[in-house]
Amino acid sequence: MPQYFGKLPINHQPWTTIGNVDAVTWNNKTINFESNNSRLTITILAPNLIRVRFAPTGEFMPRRSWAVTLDDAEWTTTPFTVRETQATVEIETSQIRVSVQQQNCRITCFDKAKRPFAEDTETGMGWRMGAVAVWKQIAADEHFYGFGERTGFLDKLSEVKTNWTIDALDYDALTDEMYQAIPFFMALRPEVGYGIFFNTTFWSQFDIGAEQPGVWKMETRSGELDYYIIYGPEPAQILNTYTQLTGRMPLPPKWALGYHQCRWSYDSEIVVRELAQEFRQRRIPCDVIHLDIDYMQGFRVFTWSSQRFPNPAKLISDLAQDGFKTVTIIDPGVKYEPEANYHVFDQGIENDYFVRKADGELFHGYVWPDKAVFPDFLRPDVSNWWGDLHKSLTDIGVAGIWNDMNEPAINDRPFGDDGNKIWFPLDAPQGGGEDKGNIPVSSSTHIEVHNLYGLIMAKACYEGLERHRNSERSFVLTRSGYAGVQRWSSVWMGDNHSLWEHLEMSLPMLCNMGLSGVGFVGCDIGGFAGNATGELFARWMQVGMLYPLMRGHSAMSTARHEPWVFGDRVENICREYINLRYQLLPYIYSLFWEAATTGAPILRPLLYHFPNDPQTCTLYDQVFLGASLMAAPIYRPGIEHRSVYLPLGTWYDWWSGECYEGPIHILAHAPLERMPLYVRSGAIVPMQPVKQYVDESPLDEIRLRIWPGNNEYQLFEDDGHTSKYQDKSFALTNIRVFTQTSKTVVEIGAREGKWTPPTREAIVELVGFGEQRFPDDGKQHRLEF
Ligand code: MIG
Repeated sequence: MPQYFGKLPINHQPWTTIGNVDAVTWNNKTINFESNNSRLTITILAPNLIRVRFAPTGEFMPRRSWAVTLDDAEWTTTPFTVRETQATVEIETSQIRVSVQQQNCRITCFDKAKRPFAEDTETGMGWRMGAVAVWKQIAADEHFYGFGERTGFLDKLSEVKTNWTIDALDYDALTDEMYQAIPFFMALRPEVGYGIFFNTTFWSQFDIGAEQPGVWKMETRSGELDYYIIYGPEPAQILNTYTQLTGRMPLPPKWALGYHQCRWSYDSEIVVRELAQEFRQRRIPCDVIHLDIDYMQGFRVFTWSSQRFPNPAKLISDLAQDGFKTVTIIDPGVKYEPEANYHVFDQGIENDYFVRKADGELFHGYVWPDKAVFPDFLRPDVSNWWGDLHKSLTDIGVAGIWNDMNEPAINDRPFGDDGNKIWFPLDAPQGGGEDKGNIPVSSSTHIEVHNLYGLIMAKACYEGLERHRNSERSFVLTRSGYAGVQRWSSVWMGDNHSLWEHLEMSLPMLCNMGLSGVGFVGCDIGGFAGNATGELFARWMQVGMLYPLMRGHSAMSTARHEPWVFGDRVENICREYINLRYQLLPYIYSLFWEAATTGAPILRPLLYHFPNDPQTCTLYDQVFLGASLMAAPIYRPGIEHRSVYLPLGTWYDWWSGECYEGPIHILAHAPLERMPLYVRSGAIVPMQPVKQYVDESPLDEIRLRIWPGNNEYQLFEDDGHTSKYQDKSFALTNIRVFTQTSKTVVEIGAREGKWTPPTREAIVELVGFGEQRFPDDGKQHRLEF
């Protein structure tokens, strides 16, 4: 077998397509089609979820499913009917009908109004040496979202999206492969919407009408076609089912929702202490300080530089005293260092934990510690070992871990020596020894599991933290991942630039991550590479306030990017918007709960709530933070006005209280101090006083800001840091607002859950109700709940 470094073999042979149906049989879950020597199965997993598998050889491979949480047999049986006609086989559930043509096995789905979706073209399914594909029609007015981590704007119509994880540094709008590979998308048109999860970890690619307008295609370099069709019709339903399939995020510790400060690097204890002091002295809230690679001794993972960080335990505990959590970076590359008493290398060699080439020789490449070897995380013994290595960090108080370079990003020569990016040889054996659901899983080769390297590393890390942090919830941040990464880690969008274009692009990038099931995401505020101006930084902090993960970061040899380096005006803006983030924490935290229980994104494009409004399909520069707040940020220099689209309904300006009737386009005035922000009618927004860090003091006041309208809302609260919420130790308060003849009624329902919040003052504040307010104390009303 040839050694492929960095390049996949290209295949230009013609496609063979599937023939007619020879025989159909079914049981209570799966409909089985024989066609010549090939085999097609359609499995009904839920009324809106089917799995399609097609094996040209007639033999399905024993499938390991890395992303899918439930095997087919584990889904509760869904009733369906099968009807055979001359021309088709019709399979019907309570939500959709799937029609398979007798003549050529073409699959078309229909909703209850008989509107087709996910419809195979005449070609349908095809294969050639080492590849399988399916072609489907793009309906008029159809738009495409999700695809995991992607540059550019929201809608991916007419683009090609490849799923192959790489170090995508210097990315721009034209970049294809990214750090993450999430082979999932949703196709939406008014009234109709469906999602596709392409269940392959091999190289795969979506072509959304690029090769052939009106046709989308997906291909994978593997021997079998395996995909799920998820009917919506709305994005919320698609995501709910998709995250049932690939899992949802666990609730992160509440401190992880605060502001994070990072730089490559705060490279000594002195610098870190100064940084922490600046935040507290300047009264700029901050919860987390990240330590980049320079805290280590010569980039050796799980070590500390004895010179620059002589007493990390003391540093971390002093920081903790002051309300800061410490997160340290961990890369996968382990310094190749025989006979040097480097425990990580020695243990890995002793137990044969590192990736080897097909010929058995140890694989090495070059990363930060120079010559390095790489753990094979796919092996459970390796993953356990790696997870346990984190104990040396958690024991001294490290609260979370940041995983970088895990695509994996490797050079063939020492850094600074003009090398090429490589990854493991595609035929390098990986994994093995796993026993998932009592099925022994044999080992694989890198060509199948390349896309999983980052995901499995993050999983190993998460599981290690869970084992060693005494039921404290874990915070993991990863650069690379695959579908389902949300179950173990948050994700940031890698090395962006200090450019207005990258500020602009951050919104659609994060929205598409959210539409791919990954809600806890962020971009480096201020831009990683390059030097922000004060104006760019101020605007970026306003937008960053909306990021589910709010982290400022900047690269080595760029100008400093902390909130105070650009002078008073910018500092004041940063403080105001970080303060706002902390005031909104009860609202944002409830959104995380929603994401953890339903898969809903935290940051949402407008189409998420208005999928039938054609104005929203390509609108990428306005976003919802949850269902009630909608921001229309400024992302251009010198701009103080922008057009804002307000969809159907009543809207209020967050700042001025001005009221608008949508649908309407308005011109917002936005001097540097203002990010245009709007509230939907009936909004219930719980807020708290500013804190310098999340757990600074018990919450002594909660304020419900309520705008006129009809709405129901669930406020989620708990202790914020243990896993007891999994045992119903939380408080869910149902709040309702509605209009009754001439008055507005606010109803605070019974609390669900076993956790009792501390005594605090609860204030209901009515906003936008005009002059007439509460009879007792005017605009506000105090109560207990
Ligand atoms: O080769 O650890 O994306 O956030 O600061 C660069 C140093 C390695 C890339 C990450 C970036 C991090 C940097 N890393």
